[in-house]
Amino acid sequence: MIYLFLYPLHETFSFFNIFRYITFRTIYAGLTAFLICFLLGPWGIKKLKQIQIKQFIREEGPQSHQLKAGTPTIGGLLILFSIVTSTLLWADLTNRYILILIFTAVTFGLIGFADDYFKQAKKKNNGLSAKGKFLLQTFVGILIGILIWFTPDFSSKITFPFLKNFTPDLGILYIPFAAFVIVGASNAVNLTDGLDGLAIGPVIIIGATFMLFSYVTGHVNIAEYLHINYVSGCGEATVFCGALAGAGLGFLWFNTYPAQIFMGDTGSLSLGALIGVIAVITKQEFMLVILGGLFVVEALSVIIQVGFFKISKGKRFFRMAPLHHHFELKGLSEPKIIVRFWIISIILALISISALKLR
Ligand code: 57M
Repeated sequence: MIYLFLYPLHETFSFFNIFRYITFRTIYAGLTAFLICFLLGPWGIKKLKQIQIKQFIREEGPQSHQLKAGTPTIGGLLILFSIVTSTLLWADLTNRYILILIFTAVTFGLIGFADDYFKQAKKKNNGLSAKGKFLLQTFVGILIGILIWFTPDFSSKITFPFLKNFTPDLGILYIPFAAFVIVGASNAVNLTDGLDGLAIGPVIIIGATFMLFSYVTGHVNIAEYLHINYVSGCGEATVFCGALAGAGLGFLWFNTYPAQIFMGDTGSLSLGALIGVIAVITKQEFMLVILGGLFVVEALSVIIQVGFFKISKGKRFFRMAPLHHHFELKGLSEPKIIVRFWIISIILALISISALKLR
């Protein structure tokens, strides 16, 4: 709103010209989202405790997790409120990508909330059926793919890191491909969110990296210099990425070990889907495999574990999947696993940024 109401006044008050700059609005979108999360956090935690919205721990998990029973959850509501409020304040709301990102946050947040709600109603750690959740995610993912498909001058070509000239055109198949990226990212973040701060840390790192990617992708001269796709209007998504990273930092203040609150599927499904949508908007779908490599490895560990279990008729490849539980059962402390996963995420982000130039 600030952009829409104050920038036009810059003819009268020259100071308001500053609201034209995406960089300025991104910084303040991040700071605003952080502050909303940071200031509302204690109240939110107290409220969730009062209304008994607490985590139920699965019996088959590491025994150490039993101590976490009762931790307030569905903190994703706080994250999404911070992201959407800050975006409404600082972004250009006539930008189609901003509207698609807000739509993604709300729809996947609702799917996650439904799952969290049924977990609370059943007082067990299983909410929606896996099939039901997946079908809902796929339906919304295809809807978002169609919305992106119909944006003006959209390109259905896909690009690959380090390969400058290989840009196959998927045509109408881009819609299911985009849905695959969005739903895959959503579930990968969901699986990873199994230790304090383990998911939100990489989300912050990826959100900050996508600030850079969306800015250069929406800047015709820089995109040309880097030989990457120029996507008109994509630069505004930088403001949303700023809000995403800022809200993530605000939530991490309370989700860091020992966590005072969990994000719930409300947070993990929506944050993962948002990362997928931003990768699609910035035409960095396969770059996400590197940038979000931690989430990819965590999801792969589950696929390998379940597949190996079936093939070997009962043997386990890992001590437990996802991968973070394997290290827990090997005796590594939770904080050590978490911080090392964050370090790996930062290294993957640096490699991804370098890939913009190495083509
Ligand atoms: C998402 N949810 C956490 C919290 C968070 C197929 C199978 C691999 C599926 C998978 C599964 O059910 N994953 C669900 C992971 C849960 O966290 C809640 O869920 C939200 C995210 N969706 O926001 O509300 C538990 O994670 C811990 N946690 C923290 N700190 C945090 O900041 O400590 C979460 C956030 C919380 C808390 O203990 O209760 C989860 O793990 O369920 N299933 C699994 O991951 C299970 N693995 C498993 O069954 N492996 C098998 C086969 C099937 C692969 C095997 O290896 O043999 C693990 N689930 C649990 N404990 N709860 C096993 C260990």
